[in-house]
Amino acid sequence: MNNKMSRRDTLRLLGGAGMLAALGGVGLRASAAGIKIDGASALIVVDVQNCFIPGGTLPVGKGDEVVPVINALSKKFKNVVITQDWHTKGHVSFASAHPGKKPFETTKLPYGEQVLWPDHCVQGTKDAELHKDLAIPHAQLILRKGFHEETDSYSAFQEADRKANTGLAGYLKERKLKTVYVTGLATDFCVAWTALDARSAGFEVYVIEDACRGIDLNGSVAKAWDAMKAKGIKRIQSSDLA
Ligand code: VGL
Ligand code: ZN
Repeated sequence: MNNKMSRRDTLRLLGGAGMLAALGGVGLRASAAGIKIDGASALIVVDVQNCFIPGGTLPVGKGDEVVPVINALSKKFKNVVITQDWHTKGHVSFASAHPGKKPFETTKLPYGEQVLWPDHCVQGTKDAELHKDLAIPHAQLILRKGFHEETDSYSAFQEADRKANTGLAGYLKERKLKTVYVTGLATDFCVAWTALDARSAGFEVYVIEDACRGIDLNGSVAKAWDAMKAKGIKRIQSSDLA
């Protein structure tokens, strides 16, 4: 009888603790406010290039505002990967390569629907250079993508044909990196696709919202956040990092 009572008491206690956690959400908030970056984490800085900054060929509104945020964030990370959108002249993602098409219209390509963009981030041009104020001297890898003339690549992991890989998953895995924090431009295209593919490749993924800005074509920013949430990608602010 005594035994039975004490077991029931234990159960009641456990139930109470679970209830408290569920009600207060205190534990959740406390952990979100102090996320510690460990040695198995990498910061991914997506496409902070002149082309995506006001004054560039495919400007993202307030794109320049991410630069100081990312510079400050980078100091918390031992491991940093920077990406560059790096297109050939006449790239298939350019509206100018499709007679009769205008930027921001779409077309059907062998691998699916493709948004057509103004000519941007052409290899070797000033427009394709990283923003001059991006200051991350300890970044270890600069990865270029979108260099196949007939295939776009929003994602830093896999090209738009969903076949060709960039090698980034292998690089991160060989370096025993397990968690990635994605930042940069643009939230609804290269950031979201990079985050989603990172998740598919088995990484734990955070997207740092105030270190990103979006293009937003027909609600694409909200759609991107929904898609990322559905895959278990965590949406955080830079102030959530310890
Ligand atoms: C991007 C559109 C075309 C991006 C790149 O970096 O988000 N968007 N190319
Ligand atoms: Zn591009």
